[in-house]
Amino acid sequence: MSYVDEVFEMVVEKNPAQPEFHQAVKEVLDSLRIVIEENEEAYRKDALLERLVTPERQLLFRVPWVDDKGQVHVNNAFRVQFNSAIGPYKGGLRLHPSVNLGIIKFLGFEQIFKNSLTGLPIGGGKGGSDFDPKGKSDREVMAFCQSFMTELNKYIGADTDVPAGDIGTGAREIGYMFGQYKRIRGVYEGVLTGKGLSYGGSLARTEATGYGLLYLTEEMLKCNGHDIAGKTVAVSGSGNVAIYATQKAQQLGAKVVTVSDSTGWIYDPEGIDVALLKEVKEVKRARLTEYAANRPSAEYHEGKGVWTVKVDIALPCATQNELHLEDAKALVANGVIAVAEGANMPTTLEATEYLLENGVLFAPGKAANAGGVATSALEMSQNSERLSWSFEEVDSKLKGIMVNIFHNMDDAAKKYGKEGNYVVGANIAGFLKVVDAMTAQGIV
Ligand code: NDP
Ligand code: 2IT
Repeated sequence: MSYVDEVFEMVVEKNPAQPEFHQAVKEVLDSLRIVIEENEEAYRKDALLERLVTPERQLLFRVPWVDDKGQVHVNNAFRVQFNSAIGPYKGGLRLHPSVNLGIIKFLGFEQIFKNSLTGLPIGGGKGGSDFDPKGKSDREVMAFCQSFMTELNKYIGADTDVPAGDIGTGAREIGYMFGQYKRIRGVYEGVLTGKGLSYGGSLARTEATGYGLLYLTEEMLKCNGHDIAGKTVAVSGSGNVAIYATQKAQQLGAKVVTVSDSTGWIYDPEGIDVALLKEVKEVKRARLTEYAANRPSAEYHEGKGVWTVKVDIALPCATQNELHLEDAKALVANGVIAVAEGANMPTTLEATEYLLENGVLFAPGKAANAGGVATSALEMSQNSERLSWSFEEVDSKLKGIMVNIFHNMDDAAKKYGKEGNYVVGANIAGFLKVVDAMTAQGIV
């Protein structure tokens, strides 16, 4: 059996009931076959792949907190410190009822390669909890965040592990967590990113994932003979990534006609009104029915459906495995040119394969959504030098990073005989730097 297949079998056997983690590992290892076969003997001897797929450290802890009525709740929480070969662990914290160890491991594993692709010195990690911030009062969210950080603070620090936002963790949650870290540790340091602008946050971090997604998509289209201006776009999700992806797409002259949340979706043929969407989601924390109620051109539909709309570009920006084979078929039948992943692993393996086979330009999440973590690393730099950069400076660095990521994955795909396959290109380009660093640092 090949080394790749052996390691994949080992991953499935040793990590039962973690389908998302298996899926992420499978995609990466399959992409790396060419490189691994070239170096099989050396990698096997060093157990390189076994070390790559096994987190350096996994923290599991309980988070007790008291709600507004005096009832005590207990949530499960996780921090997976996956790989620190190229820098301190870096990656977000997801707060969503679906969170479990397998989901955090898939996200942490993806983060290793994503962070490597940014070209910045950050290792891979991820964390979170099955706490659901939806419907909770600010006081309850604060109680949870403080209790969560009371345990987590022991394992993180500006030079060891720097968490940030993800699903369910935005500026409010980061603020409460930062306050509690500072209170317990007595240090004012850049231990979290995505902070508010008044206490060490970076300009453009809020926008960075969505903007970065569009900078990379624009470059991918340009290099394949298309202009983003005038294109019609379907976005899924209506959170941080979706909102700023929509905003940048419209700034670049495209028209975004859909957004969604976990209960339904909007079709707005006039183009999504970003100011209204921000008011509904960022200020009121309301459902998309509220958007439809205030926008005569919008139709609201229950359930799933954004991928059934005829568009040129699809940007899945909600969550993992939200774009299935039947969705890929519908997009292809409607003439889609490009799919770029704003979310982490939103496209199933079968759907990805179908899109690639049908000539759709496909930008995988670890490249396409790397703008968020890249800008987090820029926030870390600003915190270290105790300076802050202008919006334009951060945004122009972000753009440079995204264009660079596109060319790195494009070049790697070409070099290994897989021209146009950016899944293979991104995985190889991300892997090579990490492996070089792991090898140089010996068996640790
Ligand atoms: P938010 O919490 O701001 O928004 C998430 C959006 O996705 C909401 O519209 C939410 O709907 C929807 N959603 C979440 N879970 C589900 C689900 N199980 N089924 C259907 N819809 C769902 O998160 P972000 O925008 O920050 O994150 C979105 C994706 O982007 C995630 O995959 C995240 O890992 C990834 N990402 C985020 C980065 C960042 O900087 N924030 C960086 C890189 C990637 P509802 O409100 O109804 O739950
Ligand atoms: O998935 C991701 O890259 C994020 N949620 C952002 C991580 C970060 O450290 O900014």
